Amino acid sequence: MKEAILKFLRNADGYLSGEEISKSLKISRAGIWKHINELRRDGYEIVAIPHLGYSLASMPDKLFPAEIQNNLNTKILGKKIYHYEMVSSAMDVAFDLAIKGAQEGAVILAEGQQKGRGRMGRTWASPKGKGIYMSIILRPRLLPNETPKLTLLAGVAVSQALRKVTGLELFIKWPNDILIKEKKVGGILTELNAELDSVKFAVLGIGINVNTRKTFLPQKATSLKEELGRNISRIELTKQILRELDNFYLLFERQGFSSIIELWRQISSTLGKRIKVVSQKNIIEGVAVDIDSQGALLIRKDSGFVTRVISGDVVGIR
Ligand code: BT5
Repeated sequence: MKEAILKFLRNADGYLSGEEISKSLKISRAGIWKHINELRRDGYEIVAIPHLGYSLASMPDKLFPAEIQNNLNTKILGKKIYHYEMVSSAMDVAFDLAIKGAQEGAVILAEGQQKGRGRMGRTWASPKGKGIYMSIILRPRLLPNETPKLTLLAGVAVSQALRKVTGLELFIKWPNDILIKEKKVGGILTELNAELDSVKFAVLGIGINVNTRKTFLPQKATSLKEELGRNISRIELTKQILRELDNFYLLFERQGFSSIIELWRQISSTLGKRIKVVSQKNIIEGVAVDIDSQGALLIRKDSGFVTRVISGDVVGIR
């Protein structure tokens, strides 16, 4: 009911009388008042004038499901959205929900994370109310060793969304970093619940520094606000990321990975460069020549031999 009243207020041209809401939603005046107060507690500024009615003056800067779903127009993602003020990690919440049967495309949004994580046990700085910390449940028909494709797909989708909303030039550093001028503005984390030969579900984690000040971020990190000098609407950006992801995920299901690879190549800051890839097992040095059909990085070593790398951190060499 709260959401229904909000929808009315959002679409109203001027003041909306209590009588109109009451008639349309079949709810008492006292009921309306109760929900209006709940919305106010959520941070919506609602003006009430006797004999005129209610009007929405301003909205909170929160990633509430009703805000994200308003004109979202996606096919799979975001039909169900869970919103939290503070979580340990949105990845853990997503895993719990997926195990309990949450549907494909369910989205978990947190205003802040106490233990945001990156790959290999690293941390992800997640100051409250400033960034986007989002985990998405997917149930793709993929083998476990094919799932690096999801990370690359998400990289393309997130970069496109960020470019569209900010106009900034962004690059992807293989496999999961979103960069602006070599500084990290976002990261992607794909985690699986899988058996040897099948993926039960995947959780795609996306972290973006939106209005975060540099002082709250590690060195070599930046935020959209630091680069643009102004605030960006986290709501609009979250919506655009979901739209792009929805689009690319459908394209991937219908036409396979090759269309995504081509886009990834265009946004990559890794290909053509002399690099080192540092993994838990070893360090490989050479020129990054391409990614293959599985999303692995191909590196030509000085011996001329081309090696295939499936995970690790890329370090540029000048
Ligand atoms: C990543 O890992 O880049 C994946 C980040 C995924 C975060 C999302 S937020 C929603 C969901 N819930 C989670 O708990 N995680 C996901 P990796 O490539 O391992 O990079 C981690 C490294 O990036 C750290 O070791 C730091 O050096 C750096 N870093 C940490 N926080 C950062 C931030 N906010 N911005 C830029 N760099 C950061």
